[in-house]
Amino acid sequence: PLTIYRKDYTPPGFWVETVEMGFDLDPEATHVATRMTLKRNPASQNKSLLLYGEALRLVQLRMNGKALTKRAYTLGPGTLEINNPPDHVTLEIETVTHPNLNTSLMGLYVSDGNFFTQCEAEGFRKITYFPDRPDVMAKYKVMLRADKEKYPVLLSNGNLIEEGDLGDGRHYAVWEDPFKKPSYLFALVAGKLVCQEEKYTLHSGREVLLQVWVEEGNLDKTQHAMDSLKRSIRWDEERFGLELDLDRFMIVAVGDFNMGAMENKGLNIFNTKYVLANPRIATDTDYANIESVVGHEYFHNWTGNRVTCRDWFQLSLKEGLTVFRDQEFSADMIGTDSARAVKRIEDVRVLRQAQFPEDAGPMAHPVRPDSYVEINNFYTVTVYEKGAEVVRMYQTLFGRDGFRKGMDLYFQRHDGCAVECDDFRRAMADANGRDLSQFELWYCQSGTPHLKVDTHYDEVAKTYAITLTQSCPATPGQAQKQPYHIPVAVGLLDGSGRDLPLHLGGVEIDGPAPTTMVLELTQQRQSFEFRNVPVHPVPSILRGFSAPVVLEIDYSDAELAFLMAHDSDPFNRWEAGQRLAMRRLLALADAVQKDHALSDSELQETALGKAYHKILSDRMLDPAFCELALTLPSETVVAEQVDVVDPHAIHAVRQFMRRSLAAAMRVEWEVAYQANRTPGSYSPDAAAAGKRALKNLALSYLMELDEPQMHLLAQGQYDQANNMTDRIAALSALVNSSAAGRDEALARFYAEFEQEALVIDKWFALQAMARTTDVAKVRDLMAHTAFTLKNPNRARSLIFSFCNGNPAQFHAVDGSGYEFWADQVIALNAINPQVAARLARSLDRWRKYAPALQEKMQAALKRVAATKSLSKDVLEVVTKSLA
Ligand code: HT7
Ligand code: ZN
Repeated sequence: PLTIYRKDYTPPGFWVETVEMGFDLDPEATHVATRMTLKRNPASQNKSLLLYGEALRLVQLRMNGKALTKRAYTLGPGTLEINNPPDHVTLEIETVTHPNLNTSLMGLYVSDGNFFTQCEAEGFRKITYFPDRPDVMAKYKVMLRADKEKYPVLLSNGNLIEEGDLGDGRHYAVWEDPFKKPSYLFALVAGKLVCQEEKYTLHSGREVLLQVWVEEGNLDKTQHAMDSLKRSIRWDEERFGLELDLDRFMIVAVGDFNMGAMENKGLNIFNTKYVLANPRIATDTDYANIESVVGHEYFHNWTGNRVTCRDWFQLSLKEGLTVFRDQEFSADMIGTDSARAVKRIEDVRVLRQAQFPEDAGPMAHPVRPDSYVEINNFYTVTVYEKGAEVVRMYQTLFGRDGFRKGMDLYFQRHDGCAVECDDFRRAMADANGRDLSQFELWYCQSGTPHLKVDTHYDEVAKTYAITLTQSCPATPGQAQKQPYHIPVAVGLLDGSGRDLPLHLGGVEIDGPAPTTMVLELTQQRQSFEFRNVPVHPVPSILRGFSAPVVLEIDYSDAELAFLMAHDSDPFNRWEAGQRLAMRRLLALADAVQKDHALSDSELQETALGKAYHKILSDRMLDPAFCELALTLPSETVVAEQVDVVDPHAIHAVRQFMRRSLAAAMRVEWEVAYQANRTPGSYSPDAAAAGKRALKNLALSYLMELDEPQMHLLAQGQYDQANNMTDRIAALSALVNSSAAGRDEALARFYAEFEQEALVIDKWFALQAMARTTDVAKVRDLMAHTAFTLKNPNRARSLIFSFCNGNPAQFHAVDGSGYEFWADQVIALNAINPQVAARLARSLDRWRKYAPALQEKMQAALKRVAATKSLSKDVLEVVTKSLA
């Protein structure tokens, strides 16, 4: 398949000014009549007019009022090229699509009898022939016509300007979007839907209409999304001075959706998972995710829609920035410093769990990729999460005020335009009077930089030197790396754990000396000298995770325990605990591989045992922080630390450590369990959610003891739970134990929630990740009446959860997990290439495994690669994996 390169970008031959569309909606065959006016782009060398189209039947093509003869245009695979058109063109195109056959969920499709669209990145070309590229922005007016009874609600972008009856059982609605937009932001929805709506007054006094549309029966699950939307609107006004520019803002929930949500102008379309919530069906995590995804899509209205991407290589321009904005929004909504830190830890956990492995694997790519085969494969954790870290570093360097100045300048310069990542960097640099040319490396180099720290204390001179050395491993296509510009936030602790005031050589500071300073590493190796350091300090480096790097520093166990107990930076307190735990996990894994017996008799005496004990017994600590601090690094994160992965050894030692910690701190876990109950009615607020998280962690540790008394505890929690967080935690604990009632609990859960698709997803996911679930069990579950591969949420809940969330079983030594994986990638490829390609990523890291497993993984990859009619989505992933 064709590789597209960033360096080959050329401006479009024609600009589109206006687009008028008429849809005759019919699931079997929808007719789309499009009239657009275009004008030649004098800056372009492209003489012809190039339109893209896929899976369309072309019925009519007229230019400037006349039907075009077959000689006047060339219909290629995926393109329609009009030869030598005049400078001003009015094109009229009639196409037919088949929404009910569209299982790719891109373009126009049907979900539960209703019509939806998904146009990002290149779905609009499945609706009509069009210059479907993000730098072509136009104004749209859309008429929807459909059967009135089957599709009473007709929605599109912008404002409803007319609606009425067509007299034949059909009706129509006309929508006009006052803003120019790229085609990927087009949307329509038609069907039987109901909405919760509210009028909302902006800071400016203007009143807007907010709507959350769902299927009938789900109106009791929309309040949290509506509240999240209102909070998002307020936050963007207050933090960035950005106002909603429309009179009406709609969110629509759909059960069949490839991703989380989509920021179509004024008509956001959401996966039901990120809209529907009430205490009965949604967990604390669901509530938090809904708030952040609602925020994310809303924030795109400025960062993505008003200022969009010139081409898809610039995807992180909108995605990295908008993830950063949604992270800040969620942190601000929680409020307290400690809760902000919890949010930061959670975000970094995602980065390490998913992005670091991506950056170290065969699909590694820069935040701004240089090439792609299928753009849908580049909606990645690198573009999103690492992109957000890159944006965060501007704020770390310039402070909130400096960052805001950069944002203001960005909008001042580029509102209404399609721009590049470089334009954002330039706005930040110019607004803050800084040269950020070296910073471009964060956008164009792939791989996770390593940052080595060496220190020296001069007792006589009372100076403390920190020497930072950076390196970045080779990644596909990039053997050599240049040094990055890395902001490194540091603090120094004295012997009693207090922050020392910092005096950095050569830096004059007005007012009291700070206790955290940002060192700017720009060379491969650089030393920073602190003066007036009265005692040999313990350094706290990379506070708040100030850059997306791997920190290499030689702490002793005692220093880590000290930092875990005292660091004023909560992120580094957590980090110290993770390092301690990792150290022990790796030592145990080494012992397992050498066939040594594992012993936990001295755990209480180790730095780790003491530190965990201290955290759990500290009643002043935020429960949400405790929960994070007492959760061991995941098996995936441990796997990234070793040269040759033995998933069975990693699983065994992590389990062993959990059992040891359960036994060693049994009383403390019991106390924590009781102390963090949240009686009374459910609230998803951060404080209550934090308590539930710690209580449920305590339960999961206690269940490691596998005693009847603990089984009763879990059973009791299951029976009495008034919310899904507690119920699913109890069910998960039971399913992972030998409790007699576990199958019955699963059956009861299913019976109670059979009608709630999102809860049945949880039911499948929980079983997919259960310790005893092997391939055979997953195949059994696939035969369940509630299972279908066609629904992405359902496929993810069972298949992805097993392949990505149950490493010990997935990596069965007989290779059955890999055969299962290949079967499902091939099956999904025929239904939904995007979802198939995501699953194809599960074997990315195959070269890191022991040879016997590697061989079997390679065979499975080859089997997929050799499959006939493979989509370019899957082909790109497996080809790069095998390269
Ligand atoms: N911008 C949205 C991306 C998206 C998407 C991309 C490809 C295929 C389906 C999709 N659904 C949504 C989501 C976001 O980042 O907000
Ligand atoms: Zn986004």
